[in-house]
Amino acid sequence: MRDFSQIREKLYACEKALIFTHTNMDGDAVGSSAALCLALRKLGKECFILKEDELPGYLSFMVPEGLFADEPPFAQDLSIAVDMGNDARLENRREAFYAPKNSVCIDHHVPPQTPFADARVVDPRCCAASLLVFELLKDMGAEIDKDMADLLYGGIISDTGSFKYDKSGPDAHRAAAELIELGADYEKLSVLLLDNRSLAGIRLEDRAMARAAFVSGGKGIISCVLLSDLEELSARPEDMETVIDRLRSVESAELAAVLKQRGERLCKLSARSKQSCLARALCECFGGGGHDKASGATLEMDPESALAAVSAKAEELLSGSLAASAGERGLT
Ligand SMILES: [Mn+2]
Repeated sequence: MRDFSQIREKLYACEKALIFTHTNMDGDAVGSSAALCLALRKLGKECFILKEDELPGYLSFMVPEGLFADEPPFAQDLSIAVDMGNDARLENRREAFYAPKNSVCIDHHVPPQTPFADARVVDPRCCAASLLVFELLKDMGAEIDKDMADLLYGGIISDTGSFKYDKSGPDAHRAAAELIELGADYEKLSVLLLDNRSLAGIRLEDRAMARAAFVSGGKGIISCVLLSDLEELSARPEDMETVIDRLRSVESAELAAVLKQRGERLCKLSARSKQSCLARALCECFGGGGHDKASGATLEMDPESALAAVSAKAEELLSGSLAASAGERGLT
């Protein structure tokens, strides 16, 4: 069992808490932060999630009204970071996060060299922050109602790709079973979170696939999605998020990467790898990070330059890792 004692004490002691999660929210960010917010309110605490950007439309069904705030609604005595291991991801909420004396961090990303928050439960082997929040709530003896079970189950299937990825082990499956017993509507959540695409979004994906190029003889695959694509296809920015899953599914590709244009000279990089930690290695070359096999970074470059830079790094990393694994097998 993980040791939640320090976090538990701080949560019991607080009266007003603000929760922070990463920008560009996904199912796990929303599931973990909203479930914790509901649980703390049930314990009689005042609690909100301070958001930096808007909730993507496809996630709005998950969240009960009135949990998110644009500005701190009070001077909180505890800041809680969930599904966010690096305080750089606080962006414009930095001052608000560090305003109170006490802070905690509950996360499953690879931690940065200088961890943040006074009390932490950080486990990069854990599949989802929602699983950590579930364990924390059980540890606290909190009552987990159907809304919270839905949120936590939704968070787990989002981050595991419905139990497909490498960290979806027995603990994830056991938690899923318990959450279903607590009322999680697994069928509805699977459909709405994983099989609920707009036609424009699928066309956007097709365009990115048509543009995809191999590097390192097919060991890597890279593409981009442009703002002009969104406009021409009437797609939404959130439609860019599934392109990486399709690239990842290409059979020869150990490493997949996509550049999502956000501004004239601003691109977000998402990377995935299947066996190695190359996704994180690639993103760290550009100042980003995340998980070994699923990482991200921000590049202040136009899409063409970003594509060239990322392709060159991917090529380098793939030839390096191939040489290293050949070396391990005694082939060099
Ligand atoms: Mn997560």
